[in-house]
Amino acid sequence: MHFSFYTLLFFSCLSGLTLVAGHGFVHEVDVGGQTYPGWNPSVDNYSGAVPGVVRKVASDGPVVDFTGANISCNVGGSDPGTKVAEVSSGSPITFDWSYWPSDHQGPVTTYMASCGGDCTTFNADNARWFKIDAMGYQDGQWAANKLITNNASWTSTIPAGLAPGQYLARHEIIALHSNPAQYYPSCSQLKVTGSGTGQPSDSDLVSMPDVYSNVQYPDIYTDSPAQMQAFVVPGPPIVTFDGTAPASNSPEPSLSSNSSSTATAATASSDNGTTMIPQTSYPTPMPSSAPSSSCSLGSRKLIRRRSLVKRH
Ligand SMILES: *[C@@H]1O[C@H](CO)[C@@H](O)[C@H](O)[C@H]1NC(C)=O
Ligand SMILES: *[C@@H]1O[C@H](CO)[C@@H](O)[C@H](O)[C@H]1NC(C)=O
Ligand SMILES: *[C@@H]1O[C@H](CO)[C@@H](O)[C@H](O)[C@H]1NC(C)=O
Ligand SMILES: *[C@@H]1O[C@H](CO)[C@@H](O)[C@H](O)[C@H]1NC(C)=O
Ligand SMILES: *[C@@H]1O[C@H](CO)[C@@H](O)[C@H](O)[C@H]1NC(C)=O
Ligand SMILES: [Cu+2]
Repeated sequence: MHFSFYTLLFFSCLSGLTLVAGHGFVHEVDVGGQTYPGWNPSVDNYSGAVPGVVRKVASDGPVVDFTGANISCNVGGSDPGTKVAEVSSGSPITFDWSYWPSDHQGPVTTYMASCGGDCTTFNADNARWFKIDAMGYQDGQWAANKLITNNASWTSTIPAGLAPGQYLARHEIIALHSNPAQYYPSCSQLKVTGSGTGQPSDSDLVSMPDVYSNVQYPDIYTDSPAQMQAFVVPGPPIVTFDGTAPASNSPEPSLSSNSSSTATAATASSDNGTTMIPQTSYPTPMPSSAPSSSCSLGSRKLIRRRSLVKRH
């Protein structure tokens, strides 16, 4: 099995000009003043390790069957780890990625879900998620690029005022260099402390395969910055429990009041989980702009269709 996995990866990389080190996984989570190791699939799979705070991932690649339960917490991550990380509401949580390739551009999103008690016995398949952080294309770059320039790490904030209890934090990069998009989720088990009483409302909560059905992603190779900026990260708005604005990183529900039609379109489409975006597909990356096609798993010749952003 081990060899066939690498053999497969090797051959999928051969079509590119260069091989890259891989895609990436969350190799450390910093939260509540502690650092917890991530699940390193190429080591921990074979060492007899058991997952602690950070749940398993099958590989450093994307979740291939993203229309099923594996999209929740990656392949192997439905099953619990043995530990929870204690953290007070309103505190940061940093996800350190082992590596992130520069051609894997796209949104970064962090969700949480109540474990309904004990995360160390909680199966993630039926989790209902609320969004705590999201960034698409903003300030001239995709969120993944911001992550790369921040030492391949991303910091989200446990919402201030969130009621104490055990929660999963689900952090994810969505890479748009191939079609379909590639999903790289990672789940960590948290015990949130504090005196908050905030609970997500029904409209804040989504089920994980559902939220990604029928999303039209922008074409990162040919769309204009305005078109990419108009893209609203899928899912509900970011929760707030204490009346303050959502923490950094999020343009939603309203983009910085740039009175262009793209901002208007984005705002208009963010009322619910459905995202109205130009319908595009992805050409095979040009060699000059694509250091690797190791990961162009879904790249294929597609006829590009363009429809206009829906205008209200
Ligand atoms: C790790 O194990 C899982 C299932 O146990 C398997 O699907 C996956 O391919 C393995 N990953 C690696 C990198 O060998
Ligand atoms: C999750 O992924 C694994 C490995 O690809 C696959 O064997 C399994 O059937 C998937 N589970 C679901 C619920 O799709
Ligand atoms: C960058 O990340 C590595 C690995 O997570 C870490 O060891 C290093 O201290 C980080 N550097 C900075 C400047 O944060
Ligand atoms: C509107 O967008 C343009 C181009 O991205 C930018 O230069 C300008 O500063 C923005 N204005 C506001 C008010 O955000
Ligand atoms: C979401 O909003 C869009 C655009 O207004 C609408 O077409 C769609 O039916 C809505 N979906 C849901 C689930 O409310
Ligand atoms: Cu990749």
